[in-house]
Amino acid sequence: MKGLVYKSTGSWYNVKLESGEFIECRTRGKMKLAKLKVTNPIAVGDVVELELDESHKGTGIIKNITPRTNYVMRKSVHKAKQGSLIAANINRAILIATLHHPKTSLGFIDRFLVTTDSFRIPSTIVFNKSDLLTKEDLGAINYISSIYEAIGVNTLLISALKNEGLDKLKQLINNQTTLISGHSGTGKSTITNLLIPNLKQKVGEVSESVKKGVHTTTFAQMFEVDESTKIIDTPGIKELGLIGIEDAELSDYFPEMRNLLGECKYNNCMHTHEPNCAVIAAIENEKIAESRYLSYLSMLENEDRRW
Ligand SMILES: Nc1nc2c(ncn2[C@@H]2O[C@H](COP(=O)(O)OP(=O)(O)OP(=O)(O)O)[C@@H](O)[C@H]2O)c(=O)[nH]1
Ligand SMILES: [Mg+2]
Ligand SMILES: [Zn+2]
Repeated sequence: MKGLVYKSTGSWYNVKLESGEFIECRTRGKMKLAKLKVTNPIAVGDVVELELDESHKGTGIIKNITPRTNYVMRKSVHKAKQGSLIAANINRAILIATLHHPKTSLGFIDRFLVTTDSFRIPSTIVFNKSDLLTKEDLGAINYISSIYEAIGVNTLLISALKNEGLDKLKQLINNQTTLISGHSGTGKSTITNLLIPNLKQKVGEVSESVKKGVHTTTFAQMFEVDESTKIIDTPGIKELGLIGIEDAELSDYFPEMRNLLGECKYNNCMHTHEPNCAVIAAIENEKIAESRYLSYLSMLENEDRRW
């Protein structure tokens, strides 16, 4: 039997069978797994092969994971040189960002985009909590948006609280499987609740003292807007560490640098100090945003990124 993983708690997986029925599954023994060094072998969005567990009626045993078209992975918080899968087989990744309460940094946005761009997953930045923004804040959001629009990442400004701007978001996710990610407290579950009829997931607060979310959602879960439209709500991410990306491939995951491929003097150019570097020239000509380049340099410096 085949099924699609809707929820993973680490030990149990909620799987939807081709019949439409949901079944709780476990893994047992060794599976033929992809050679990915991850703390969680199965992600929400995985298509799995399973058998019924005769000894525990109504449950199943996952035997195999079918090859993924893509996945989103971060560095494990607990284990060195290991990744944690966030979701698999998605059509779009949405980063819910907020200017404050909590603050999403450009570095965080850029690491997220490198992660999704490594599989060329179309990505969108949704700035939520527009109701909290001052005029100056709106100017800042416009400026940040222009940086990302220029590299083909679309941006939206919404207020989940006021239910403003949700129409465009609904259009964007229609007939897709969409991952929703971001820091804790940015409003991922509030937005998911608005998109799914009758869904009443728990939403948390944003602490007044530290202006951070309280990690209300603890497991990733997929929900259906309709038969062909699915969204995956995920737990908030504190730090998004890259993993499994070699130095030489990093600039390939920056679309604006990838565009200049072959234009540097040296074909192994790392775009840091080399003469006649097309990337450095593009920064000087303001064709590449400085903040993006600074993010690139900081990722390059962080050696934890390698396996
Ligand atoms: N002012 C304002 N508050 C919002 C908005 N959207 C969500 N919130 C509030 O932000 C807080 C956090 O919302 P959640 O939906 O729980 O955030 P989350 O991203 O799911 O957080 P985790 O599950 O911890 O990752 C709640 O108090 C929401 O009511 C918005 O558009 N404006
Ligand atoms: Mg949540
Ligand atoms: Zn270069």
